[in-house]
Amino acid sequence: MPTTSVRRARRVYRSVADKALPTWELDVATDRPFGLWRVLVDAHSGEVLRALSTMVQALGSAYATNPKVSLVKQVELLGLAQAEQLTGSYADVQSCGYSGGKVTCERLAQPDQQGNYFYKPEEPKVTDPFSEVHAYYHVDAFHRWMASRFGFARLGSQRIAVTVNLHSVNSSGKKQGIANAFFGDINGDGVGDLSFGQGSKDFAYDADVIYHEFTHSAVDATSDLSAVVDKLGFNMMPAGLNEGFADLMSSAFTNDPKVGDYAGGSNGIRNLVGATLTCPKDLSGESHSDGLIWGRLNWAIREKVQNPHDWDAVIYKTMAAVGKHATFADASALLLKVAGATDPTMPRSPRPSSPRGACSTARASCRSGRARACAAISWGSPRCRPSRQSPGRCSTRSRCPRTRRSCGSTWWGWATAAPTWGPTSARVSPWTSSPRRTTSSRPTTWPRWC
Ligand SMILES: [Ca+2]
Ligand SMILES: [Ca+2]
Ligand SMILES: [Ca+2]
Ligand SMILES: [Zn+2]
Repeated sequence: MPTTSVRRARRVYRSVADKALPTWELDVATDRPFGLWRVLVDAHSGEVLRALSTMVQALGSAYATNPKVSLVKQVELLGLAQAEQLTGSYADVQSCGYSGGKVTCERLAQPDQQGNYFYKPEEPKVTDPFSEVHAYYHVDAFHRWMASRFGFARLGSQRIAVTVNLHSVNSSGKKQGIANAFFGDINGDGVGDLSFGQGSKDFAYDADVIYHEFTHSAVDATSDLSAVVDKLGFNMMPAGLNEGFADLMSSAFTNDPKVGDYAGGSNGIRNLVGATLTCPKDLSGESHSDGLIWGRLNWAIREKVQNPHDWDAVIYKTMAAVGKHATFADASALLLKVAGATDPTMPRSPRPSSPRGACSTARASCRSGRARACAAISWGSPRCRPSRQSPGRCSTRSRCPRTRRSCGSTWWGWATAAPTWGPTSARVSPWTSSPRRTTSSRPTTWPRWC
């Protein structure tokens, strides 16, 4: 639902034919498209007299997603708070070096005379301004998507610090790229940051990686899924769920199950499509690997439902509301609850025919953290499909009594309408001095599938 919020209101007077007329001066923020406006409204009649954009407008260069599958294109750098640097509503980007426990940053990207940031990729440099522009654009775009589609917001400032070209500096001053990307508090100010290093490839050149790390920051701001020590030992399941959600959100945004196409070589870093992973057989205790169990389950569902974007919302709501130390079983239970609340036609308490049985045979050999897997999700497994009405197995309506739809639908299928992008409310155009009505608000800079 598009929103408009008034951030500040001030009563002023305007001069008309030697008369001072009372006027409201409003600072207004809009989404879809995002905008910041200074609006003058007649205090008596309520007539909107004038609306001017207060955003710094700038263009730049970035890959649509990454160098492997897309070309550099011209993009709009939205939300810049000032013309001189890449600091905006949702991101503050710098290039940083780490040495002796200290982080030293600099701003390599500078606007040209027109205020734009047109740079070319320079692999594998640790001093390329393109990396900063690329990170700014994609962090900003992903935040806007999460905010507008799912209502994501941080407590306090929405702006996150972003480090690119992360490198170490040796005693002789030589810069050596750090081949990694992560969410964490690198500068020690108590607030989590996004960091993208430089190996043979720049991790910030791969938008999948940016979206993945950003999702970790969203988890941190919501459910805060974290590994925990419990009576069975070290429980890595919450960390596995965290990784699974990060892959899922990244892939949902790009509509591509391969995560890290560029940064991860020919096969990417991970793929949400592949061999079915089951519990407890495939649990390893390594969070990225365990996360793939959750990721592939949810991606498999996403591919079956009528509207994948609705399923993305179910995933997001589960991610945001699940307990900090949730197990796969906890997350599965909440996922079904959220899905049932989203679409009443979905069975609220499906009872898989065999998962407990499938797991119970392994329970005897389960030890330590693996034991809990027996009670965890299992309906991603062919052995653990919930019923004969599962996707691909129902060929006649009579065999799908619970769906109330044709067998072309899925057992958990959706019937809700696709999201619409055309608001009908009055909007203010940045190219006119007065509000006008528009029916198209699909951002041209968003990925094509949106
Ligand atoms: Ca670089
Ligand atoms: Ca920090
Ligand atoms: Ca991808
Ligand atoms: Zn991760």
